[in-house]
Amino acid sequence: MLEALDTIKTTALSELKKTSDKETLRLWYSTHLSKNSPLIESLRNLSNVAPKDRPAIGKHANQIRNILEEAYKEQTHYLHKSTASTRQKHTDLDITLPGRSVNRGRLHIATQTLRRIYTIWADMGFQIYRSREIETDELNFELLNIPLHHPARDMWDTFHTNTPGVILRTHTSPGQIHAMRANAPDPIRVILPGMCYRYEQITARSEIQFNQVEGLAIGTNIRFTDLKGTLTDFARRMFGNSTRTRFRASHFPFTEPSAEMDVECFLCSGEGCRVCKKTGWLEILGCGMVHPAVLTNGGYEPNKYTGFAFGMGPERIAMLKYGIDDIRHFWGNDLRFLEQF
Ligand code: FA5
Repeated sequence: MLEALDTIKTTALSELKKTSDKETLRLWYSTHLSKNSPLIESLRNLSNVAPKDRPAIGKHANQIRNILEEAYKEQTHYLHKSTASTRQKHTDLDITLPGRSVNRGRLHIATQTLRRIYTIWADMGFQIYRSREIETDELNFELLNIPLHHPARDMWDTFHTNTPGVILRTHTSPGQIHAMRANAPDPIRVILPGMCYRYEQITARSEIQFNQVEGLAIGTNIRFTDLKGTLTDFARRMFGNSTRTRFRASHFPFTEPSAEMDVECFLCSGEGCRVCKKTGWLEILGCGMVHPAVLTNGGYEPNKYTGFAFGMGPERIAMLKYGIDDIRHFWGNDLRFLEQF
């Protein structure tokens, strides 16, 4: 019995140390010193104890009650007086230590560049249209005026799936057909961003997966001068007001005439440097007037409607803008690269 009383005392005193406010203190009191607590009950039931043991047990229980009452008063006094900070000193927590910084996420540089491109085109009245990444050969090639076995297919090395005629899109241009068919014969101005896939040798300039942003404008009386003016305006908004552009004749089966647009190298201002390979110019996109066969496939009457289209590579644009010398950094998941943007 004496041992049981000692256990009550040890437990109560240790729990008392952990009380931190009025509420925990009140709970402690009701557990250890209220009428129903084991200690007080043992005093009340002394008559059940053998008469010869009664004096010693009674005396011991009373002493413990006094100790607990005294400790309770002290703890009440301490909690009342001490401020939060003096109380913390009695725990392991050092609130004077500087806090641990939380890692902040950020947008990938490709996403940042894409969003900048979206904003510019949206400001110029173009809607964003999403098209699918898994395409049919028909949409990726045939309806874009690239028949089976046509040598132009060599420009787009293709990933094929197990399903015949189903491929990963090699460019965003099949989105032109989707957008035209969804809107013909109404005029349209859309951009079609998204991931493209090519079965290519990976090099510092070429990846097997990369983003493109396609653009398409269809209406009546749209001319090559509209294409030149619109794309030059884009380049100035993207790279700065004084950016100069030039158009070089090129070939794409789905546009006629076709061109590639260069911007004046903004690293050397046209003087010639390593990045522009001493030419003073940087290629940023392919473009042209939509081929009449493609207009027909999209549901537009080519005698009545004309349009222009373009396709640019946001990673290549970001490489030029930020002096990134290797496209493989984009998908390498190296935080030392990603944290720079
Ligand atoms: C095309 O894919 C045409 N569909 C673009 C076009 C659209 C022309 C509409 C006319 C009208 P090209 O293969 O050149 O063209 O690719 C366009 C851009 O995608 C390139 O300028 C480049 O920025 C980017 N690109 C192409 N291949 C890769 C690659 N392997 N890695 C990274 N970027 C690439």
